[in-house]
Amino acid sequence: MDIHEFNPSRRRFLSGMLAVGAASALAPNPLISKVWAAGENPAQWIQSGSHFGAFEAKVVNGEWTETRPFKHDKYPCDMLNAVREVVYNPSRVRYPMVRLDWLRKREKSDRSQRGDNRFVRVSWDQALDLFYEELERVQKTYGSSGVFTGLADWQMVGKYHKAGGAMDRGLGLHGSYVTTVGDYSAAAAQVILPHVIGSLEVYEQQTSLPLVIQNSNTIVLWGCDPIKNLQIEFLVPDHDAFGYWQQIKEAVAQGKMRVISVDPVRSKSQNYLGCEQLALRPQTDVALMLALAHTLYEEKLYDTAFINDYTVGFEQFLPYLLGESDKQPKNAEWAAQICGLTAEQIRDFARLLVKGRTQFMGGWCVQRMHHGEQYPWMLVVLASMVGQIGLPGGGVGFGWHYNGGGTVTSTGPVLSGLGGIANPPPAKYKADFRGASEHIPTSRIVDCLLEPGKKVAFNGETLTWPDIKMAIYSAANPFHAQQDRNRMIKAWKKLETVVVLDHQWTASCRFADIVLPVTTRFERNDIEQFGTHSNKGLMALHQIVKPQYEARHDFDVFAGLCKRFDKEAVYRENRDEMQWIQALYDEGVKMGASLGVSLPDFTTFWQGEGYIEYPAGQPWVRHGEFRDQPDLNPLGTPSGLIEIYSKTIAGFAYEDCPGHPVWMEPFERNHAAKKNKYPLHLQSCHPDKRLHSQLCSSEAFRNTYAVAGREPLYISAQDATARGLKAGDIARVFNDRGQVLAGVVISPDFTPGVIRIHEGAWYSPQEGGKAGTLCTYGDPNVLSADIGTSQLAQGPSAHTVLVEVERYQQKKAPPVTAFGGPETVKEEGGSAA
Ligand SMILES: Nc1nc2c(c(=O)[nH]1)N[C@H]1C(S)=C(S)[C@@H](COP(=O)(O)OP(=O)(O)OC[C@H]3O[C@@H](n4cnc5c(=O)[nH]c(N)nc54)[C@H](O)[C@@H]3O)O[C@H]1N2
Ligand SMILES: Nc1nc2c(c(=O)[nH]1)N[C@H]1C(S)=C(S)[C@@H](COP(=O)(O)OP(=O)(O)OC[C@H]3O[C@@H](n4cnc5c(=O)[nH]c(N)nc54)[C@H](O)[C@@H]3O)O[C@H]1N2
Ligand SMILES: [Mo]
Repeated sequence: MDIHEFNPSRRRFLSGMLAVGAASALAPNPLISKVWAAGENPAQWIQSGSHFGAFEAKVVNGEWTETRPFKHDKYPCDMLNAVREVVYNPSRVRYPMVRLDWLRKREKSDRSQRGDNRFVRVSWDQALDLFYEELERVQKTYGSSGVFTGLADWQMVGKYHKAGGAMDRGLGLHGSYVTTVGDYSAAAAQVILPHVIGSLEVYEQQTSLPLVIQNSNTIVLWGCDPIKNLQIEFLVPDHDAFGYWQQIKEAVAQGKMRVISVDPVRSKSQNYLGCEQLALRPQTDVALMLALAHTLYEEKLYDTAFINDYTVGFEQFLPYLLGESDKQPKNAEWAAQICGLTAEQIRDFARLLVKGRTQFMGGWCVQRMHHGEQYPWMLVVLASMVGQIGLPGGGVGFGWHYNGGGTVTSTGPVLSGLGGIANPPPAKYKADFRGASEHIPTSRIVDCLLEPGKKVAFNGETLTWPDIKMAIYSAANPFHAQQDRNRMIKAWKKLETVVVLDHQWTASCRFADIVLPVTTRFERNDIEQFGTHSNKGLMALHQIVKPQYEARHDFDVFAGLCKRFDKEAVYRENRDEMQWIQALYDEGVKMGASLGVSLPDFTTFWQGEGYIEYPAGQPWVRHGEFRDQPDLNPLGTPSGLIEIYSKTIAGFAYEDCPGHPVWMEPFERNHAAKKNKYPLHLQSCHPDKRLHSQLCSSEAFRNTYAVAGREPLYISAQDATARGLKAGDIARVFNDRGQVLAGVVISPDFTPGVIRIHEGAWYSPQEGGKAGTLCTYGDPNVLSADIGTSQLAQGPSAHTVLVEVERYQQKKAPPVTAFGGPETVKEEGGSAA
């Protein structure tokens, strides 16, 4: 039950395996489709991979029965226990389905019925005809701005079977459509950091951890939980970073290194490392950083040479820091009031930062808040004053908790994946956006649906929200990802047609009109990198089981669409699955040769071990080239230097994002001066036992962490007692935006005033489709607000949320209806047998 139980040992992983295989091998399992012929596949172990790790699956007579970690993964994570259930679970999308009233009336359907979960099973031919006819109708009537495609970031791993790539290829042959810019993950940082330090920073490799271990005296984990978040990667994780973190833990225990976690909550990393914590109040980081900067200035501890040689704009920032411009010095006493720390704690921390080599490791949660741009900007300013940017084990990075940040990158080739079509013919319809913007910031979709034509500031541009009529989502679950579910339900009524491709019947399927069943990674062949940043090697991902029910590969779904306007051959480029994989592999062989890395021929690779380890690379220092020769290696900012003051940003004249970092109150915050109707700050951090909403439908695995069948709600003993809550109770969590049920976990890791429900908990409406209805499982985005971070980045403010919690009074709590798929009805409207 403890969310912070970290268990890096392989042996313990194995003993923790869920005993799912044996049971299902004995009795016929209703969740398993009989697409294989018994006896066709004798028992064997098959290698595959996922965002949760690489593994081998035992297959007996075509059925996946057991899972064991890949032998080259020394630190497998226990989410591997859930992957088998991705194939076999009650929420699996089995057949093409069309919403009842949409099937009858198409774009004239009663959209208030969306969410009631009544669907009719149709054939693939009918489903693709309907999809195609809608695309035609919307393109002809509304042009490109009528069609929208959601971001497909968390598609399953694999170089060829890329859901987003298939969608872009297929739809691109038909016409143009509205797409997204930025993402939910790091939208604020992605926009501000290029202005400040010249690159995205968030998705880039970090200084090698061996250099941190050798050189750092202090690591500052600023809202950063690597031990939890490194379990998953964008590609197949090698989990090697955990070996380095184990060394850091030992260095902490031996007193050789200090690690300070600046976090309102005792994170999994803090518990694992046994490190110190500065438990500031939520959303007050920028005030704390300003006071640290103020102390460094006041006590003449900052690095004037670094500020002079590598930065611009300190003189414009200083009057604000010292309070000359607003009569409020940003000193430790000032910040102490805001952050809930003492002025002495703040001054001591400032002094520690310059006592030896300090590595700042910034997480992303703090920028997924109102005014989220200020935190990464101010962290760069603080690190500049400390003056160690570009030194081994010093400076600042924003990607230590992601994609194996800090592992040493190999010298092997980085394979491309399914991309655009080589020399494509002109699309059937020309781009026609009718004066509206071609892209919208990812998390602004609901705003866009509600107010087409609205002018919106974004990073120096003025966007015009397009008038979207049709949305297509593949490998995305907007009914988890997007903030303010009830506002979203209203906005969804604006859409005439919604198409979703998925293998799990998520809430997004429930709110769609056409749902197309796709295969999971485990029903496909592919190749993928082992280790995202490390690119440690290349692995074969073999098909474990055949496509279940009527699921088709994403690639084939869009091939079927293209067939309807005679572009199937162009789309497929005359290759089948294995030919595609071989083509991508052969490209890697060529790239490897130019890098001096020789790869075996494809057949030897595929039929042999199916794994190649690349030669190890050299340790590397982030921003090291810039520090060594700033003239030859300028940053990508207008000045080529770090911009403490940005003329560009100042020029936009946004009152919510001025020319240098500032402290601004978010639109809601507890512990602030005014008394709040809703006194608790709700964190909706990333789950320890899922990737967002993925794996939530893995039933046996979900039952290892769910409480009273609901998503856990973590709360301090003090807040629980004050509300008469006991561990295991069902609580109602609510504010003016919505209400959810969740299962109480009383945790010593939480300070009073701060609670948590992990993002990705499936939306389970008591009355499907009705705004304001109770979510009976615990989706935190029922409670979050849909407000952009500022006019600069327009990122999500998911973590600016206040709520109240009470014991759920009713004797019989309403059931969780999220899992189990649609209610299948016959076309006439009666329930199917
Ligand atoms: N409150 C709150 N909200 C948040 C966040 C937060 O911190 N707090 N975090 C945000 C962040 S950082 C992110 S990245 C987003 C994530 O938001 P999403 O990317 O929407 O989340 P996932 O749950 O990963 O959804 C991916 C969906 O794609 C499906 N899928 C997986 N593989 C394939 C495939 O190969 N083909 C097809 N067709 N479908 C596939 C999965 O079954 C799943 O339903 O959520 C954001 N929302
Ligand atoms: N296991 C797992 N790993 C994942 C993911 C997942 O879903 N599951 N998702 C991946 C993705 S898509 C992303 S974007 C990243 C997300 O990476 P992040 O956004 O960095 O991750 P979170 O776990 O949401 O938050 C990190 C820490 O921020 C702290 N925090 C919250 N509020 C505050 C605050 O006000 N101040 C300070 N100082 N700290 C605060 C939290 O307590 C938590 O310990 O993780 C990736 N890794
Ligand atoms: Mo993310």
